[in-house]
Amino acid sequence: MADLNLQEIHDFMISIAKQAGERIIAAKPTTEGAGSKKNSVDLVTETDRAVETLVSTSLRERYPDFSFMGEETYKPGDKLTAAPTFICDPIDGTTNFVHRYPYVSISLGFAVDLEPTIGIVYNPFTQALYSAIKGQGAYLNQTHKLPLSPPTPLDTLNSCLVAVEWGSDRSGNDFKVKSETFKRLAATKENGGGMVHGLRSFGSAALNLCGVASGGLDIYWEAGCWAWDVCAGWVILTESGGKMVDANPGNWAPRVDERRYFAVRGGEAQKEIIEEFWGLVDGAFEVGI
Ligand code: LIP
Repeated sequence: MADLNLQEIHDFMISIAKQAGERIIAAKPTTEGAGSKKNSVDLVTETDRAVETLVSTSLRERYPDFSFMGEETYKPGDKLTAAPTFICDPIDGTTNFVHRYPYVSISLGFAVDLEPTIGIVYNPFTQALYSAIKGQGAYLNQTHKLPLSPPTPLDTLNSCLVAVEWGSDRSGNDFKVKSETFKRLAATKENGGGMVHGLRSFGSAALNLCGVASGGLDIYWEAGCWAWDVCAGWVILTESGGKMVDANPGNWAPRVDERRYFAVRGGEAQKEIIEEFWGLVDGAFEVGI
């Protein structure tokens, strides 16, 4: 990694994310001519594809030796390698985009040796730009260091605001693990629950991770999403003091393409909260195993 100019790559990624943002804002959020993928809630639009083409073309022109992995061109069996790789979700929050709900982002990550190394997450509707380079801190709009303000102490799970997502798998073991765990997180202590302050869903994994990095959310827990949903947000999270572990109990060091993610913001009781949360997970996810 020594010979990579991470700052220059980061700056170029930001300029691409902004161009992508303009394309997203200008687009008509229709699924016409695109539609759904695995099922009727796994949406894709022409804009997802057009933005990915814009991003991959620009990145390949500038960095022809680096690899590229994108949501819309991924083929089953494609594997992330140790090579320097751009990992992109052109529109993270496609369902929001289709519904004109303004929690949409381009998630553009860069991994080296499978390690998330640069992260850019840009919501063109709110113009919030989150960015980070490994070892150099995380920022909002390149000026405000994350977390944004000293958040309240991270004490116990029952003082946490927790982001979760249903995702697009609506049956089977993993749907059951999510539904049952959501109930447990909300239930009272007397009933064996976590009695968390609340559950939230932004509808974009990248924005959930940036929410934890900013300090407004304490936790984000999800299984089923992909490296392109989390690579960028992962760097922003860890550079803000947060930690990423496995959504299934016990694995403290998941891979970026593990497909099970559990992010906790920085704070003294981080480890204890992770363990307490794992104690409430009802079953184990099969995705990524
Ligand atoms: C979506 C996410 C969302 C998650 C979905 C999906 P898309 O990405 O970020 O939070 O729950 O499974 O991966 O499809 O909008 O790019």
